[in-house]
Amino acid sequence: MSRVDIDAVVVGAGFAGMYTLHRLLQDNFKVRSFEAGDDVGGTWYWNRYPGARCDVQSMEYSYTFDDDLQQAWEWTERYAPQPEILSYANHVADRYELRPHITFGTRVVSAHYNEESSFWILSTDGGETLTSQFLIMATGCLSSMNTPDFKGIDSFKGETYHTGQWPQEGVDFTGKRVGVIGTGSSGIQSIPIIAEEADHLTVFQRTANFSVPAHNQLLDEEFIEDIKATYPEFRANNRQMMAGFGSRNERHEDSVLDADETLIQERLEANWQRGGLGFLGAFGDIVIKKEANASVAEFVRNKIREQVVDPKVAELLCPDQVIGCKRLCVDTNYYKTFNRDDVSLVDVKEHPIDEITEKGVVTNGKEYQFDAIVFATGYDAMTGSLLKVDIRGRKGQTLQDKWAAGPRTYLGLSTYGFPNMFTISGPGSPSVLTNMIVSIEQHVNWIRDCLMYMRSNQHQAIEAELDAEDYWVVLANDIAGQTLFKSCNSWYLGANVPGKPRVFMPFIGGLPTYAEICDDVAQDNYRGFTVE
Ligand code: NA7
Repeated sequence: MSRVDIDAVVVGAGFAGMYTLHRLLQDNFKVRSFEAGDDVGGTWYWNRYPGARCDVQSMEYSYTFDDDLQQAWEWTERYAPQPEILSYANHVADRYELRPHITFGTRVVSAHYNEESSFWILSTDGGETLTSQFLIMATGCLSSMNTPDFKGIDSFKGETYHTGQWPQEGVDFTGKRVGVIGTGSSGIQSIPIIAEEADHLTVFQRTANFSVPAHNQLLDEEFIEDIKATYPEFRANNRQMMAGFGSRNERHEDSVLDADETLIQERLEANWQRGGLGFLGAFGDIVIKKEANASVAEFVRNKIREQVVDPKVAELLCPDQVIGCKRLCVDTNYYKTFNRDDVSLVDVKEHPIDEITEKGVVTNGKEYQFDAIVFATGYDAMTGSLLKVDIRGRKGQTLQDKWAAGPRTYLGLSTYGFPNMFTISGPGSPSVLTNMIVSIEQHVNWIRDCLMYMRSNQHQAIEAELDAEDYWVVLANDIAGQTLFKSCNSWYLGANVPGKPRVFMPFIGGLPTYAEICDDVAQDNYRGFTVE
């Protein structure tokens, strides 16, 4: 086979896939996208569970590349609910006429690199085979569901749901006995709403999580106008933030350890009242030094104790790990939900779930009977969706083999042995530690420039060098080692999926530094890449 059908295949039509498509079409690349869902939106297409919301504020969690778009779109709430984010994704697809280029309801099942001709041969579950010079994996970081392999899981006779693949038509829990397994962000967002509907809700908690209030509210016109009047400047300032958002938030770089108790309490209380992820910006070393972290964690534990009436339940809800090392959650009425008579909390840390039966969940010798079980058990994050595709690079090496001990990339964009393949917000890039849309745009722009460079120089193939990749893996690991992020069992580390290698996957050096490195690599004729 020596004929190449198209320039690029983009796998996925979430925010990463859509922008890649748009950007490459603008430059007249011949490009096609494949999307497993029946429509655009990616993670926001699948995650329709009650209470699903972004934890980055709506005026920031949106594309920045077109001022007309950001002026035209009207967000209604401080934190956009899933349906509004999905409407936005649809608006983007229509506005830039992306749909004709996307094959929906279709998965790319294999992608094999042909060394002789320097292109990828892809096949889909729709039976199509095609060749493409570039393969761009925009498969998302939280798109491959993790459902634990509980004994007897298929024997349950009631309804089962996973928050990451919620039915489009919604679910009515009225009058039902519901069990929710998992207290990460999806559990914390959905539990208060399911509790309102269900006859009785039982929450199975393995690890208590820290959550700060969202103080979600309708956006007022004045605020929207104020942001829109200076949107480009606001976006530019956000790009200079470590996480790509929050330039208007109050942020302090001094140490908790240098502050007296009054200042610590004042700052934390002010941030608690403001709500949101900015809470951790009260001091500069909260996720760096254990002693600094301890007083902040205790502040939140005290807030939990204030909200939860039963002291035993309150203590169970108090996390014992470092705050911030598992992703901080942002909630509406989570802890107070446990004051309801029709909500109970079951600790499955000491006594894990033994099995799922026809009737419900068994732990510690007791069977809890349900009409419905909700798995809020998270994702095989960052690598799950990449490794599900049978990707084979040079010499037929599979990506599964290459990443058997954990993902290895150069810049989180590319991996040695797999020429002409790029990952958007892949492991080794800031991705999930940042405002995803800002990181997506940075990656897509870099890839687009790279493809333009390849085209104008009539290059066939570009591949990360092994040395460059080794350097990047060590650097990313070293930086993570200077923080507290490796100290708990988070999905950042793959610790939530049994058997997954324990490697801290995102690059934690901050978006501005990372973007500067990427730009520098490009300007230096793609240093660390071999170009043919
Ligand atoms: P998370 O944050 O990975 O949460 C999954 C939850 O499911 C978490 O509480 C897990 O406990 C729990 N879990 C997983 N496996 C089991 C078993 N076997 N038994 C009991 N409990 C289990 O996923 P989310 O969907 O909530 O959030 C993902 C991200 O989406 C979030 O961080 C935001 O960025 C948006 P564990 O903590 O592993 O002990």
